[in-house]
Amino acid sequence: MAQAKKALVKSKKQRTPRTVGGSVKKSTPHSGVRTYQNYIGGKWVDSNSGEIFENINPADTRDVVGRFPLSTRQDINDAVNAAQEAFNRWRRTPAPRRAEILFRLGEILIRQKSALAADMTREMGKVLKETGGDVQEAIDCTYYTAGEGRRLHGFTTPAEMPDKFAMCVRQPVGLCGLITPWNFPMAIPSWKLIPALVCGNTVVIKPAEDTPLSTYNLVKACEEAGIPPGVVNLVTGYGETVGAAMTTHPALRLISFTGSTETGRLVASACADRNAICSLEMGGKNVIMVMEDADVDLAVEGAVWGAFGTSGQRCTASSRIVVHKKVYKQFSKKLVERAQTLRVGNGADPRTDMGPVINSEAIEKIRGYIDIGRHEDGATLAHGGRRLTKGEYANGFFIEPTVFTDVTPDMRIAQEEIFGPVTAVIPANSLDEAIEIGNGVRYGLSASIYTQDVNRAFEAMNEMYTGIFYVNASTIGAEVHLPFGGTKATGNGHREAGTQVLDVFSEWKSIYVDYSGKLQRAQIDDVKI
Ligand code: UN1
Repeated sequence: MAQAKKALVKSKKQRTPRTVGGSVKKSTPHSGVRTYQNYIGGKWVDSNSGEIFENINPADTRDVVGRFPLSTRQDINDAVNAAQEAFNRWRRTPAPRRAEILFRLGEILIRQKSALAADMTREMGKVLKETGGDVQEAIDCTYYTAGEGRRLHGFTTPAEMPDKFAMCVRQPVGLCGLITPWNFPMAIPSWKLIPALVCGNTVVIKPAEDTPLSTYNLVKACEEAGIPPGVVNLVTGYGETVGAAMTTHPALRLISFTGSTETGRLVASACADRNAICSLEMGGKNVIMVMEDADVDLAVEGAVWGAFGTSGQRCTASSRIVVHKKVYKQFSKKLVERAQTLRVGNGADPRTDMGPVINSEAIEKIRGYIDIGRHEDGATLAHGGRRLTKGEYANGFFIEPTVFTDVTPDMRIAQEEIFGPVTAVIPANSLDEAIEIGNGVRYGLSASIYTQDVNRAFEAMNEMYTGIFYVNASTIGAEVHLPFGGTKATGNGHREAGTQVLDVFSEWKSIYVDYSGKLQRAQIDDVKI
């Protein structure tokens, strides 16, 4: 146990013998590497611990992106106090005024887009086109959700008695804790932060320890946009300490978490203990179904993008491809040929198609599943499967795009979330069987079908029990003005994005105004019209 605890204070990217020395250091200035601070009550401050952790480039672990505060429960207490102090003023600020500040934030992000993308590629690994997309998603979310400042619609409805008026309005939840993942280091924080703010909440945000810089950049932009002190507070550190301090803090009325299903369960039970609201976005095992009448080349392109974009590290990744037996051989051959053409490398190099995975733990987990696929499950390893370690790959977390064929639906590689560039091709005899396989996992985030037959497209659309569905497109690429989230073990019934996210970050208040001047009793049977 002591051993395990010790491991917790190491940077995840550094849980490998080949990386730079001890990761937990006293925050002394260091040549060339910048030391960042927490943002609490409008001030940039060190952690109470005086310790820092290193943010390492997963494409080259010799490159230290920055040093960030290794924060403690005390830092969270300070941040929550600051959020509490700012709350009344912010919630009383008219929503259109709050939104004006958010529109300014959007402008700043547009102006800084390429620099933000470069920072993100350096700390997270995905290629520049994709990190540009990540920043764009944050911009889209900011503009779309800021527009809600002039809507935030409630409703009116007839009252059951005369001279009585009934309406329903939104009010902020209060203080919100946001715990965000490393795979979309700016988009996902923005999905939570912007709706929280437009609804009038104040927040404490903890970014994943692997990618604190992008959230730092987002919070810095909030400061520049003029968001008042205490409304947004940033605390960096590890889930086991800072995250746990947030989920158990009595004043954080809501925790919004995106990450693994396992951690989500811990977050949910901590919240349940104190009756806090909890919104979870977790794992996926998303399926592309390719029918015999599909445009096979198009389906292959969709599969490559869905399986290997972001090195398969999206919760929407196409980790299963169920293919009708009539086109199974043709599809599998083309998929392997196409996977062979992908250039793996540093995401900062414009020639790169697929960057590294996030850290050494991810390497171990993905390789573990590749072994399971080959030996335990007995599927055919049709392409990839190796870690790349030579030459340009020597100091990074690179793994080949990997295709398993002849996979059966019950195999572990067809059931469990791998979160890496590994996809499982499964043959099926019919649409019905494809749908059954598609639904036959514990997750329910995204699914897609490739077919030219509109009847089949609609049947699949109707039958798949997922939160997102695509026709003739991959399982990735959700847009911010539609609700995002999934069924079963993917979530706990909430949605991010769209206007639906407003239901997470606001509470409904039903209001009755009786202007009859007399006592009227609801549900009592003596109303005279
Ligand atoms: C995630 O992987 O957690 O739909 C989010 C998509 C992206 C968001 C993915 N817009 O693939």
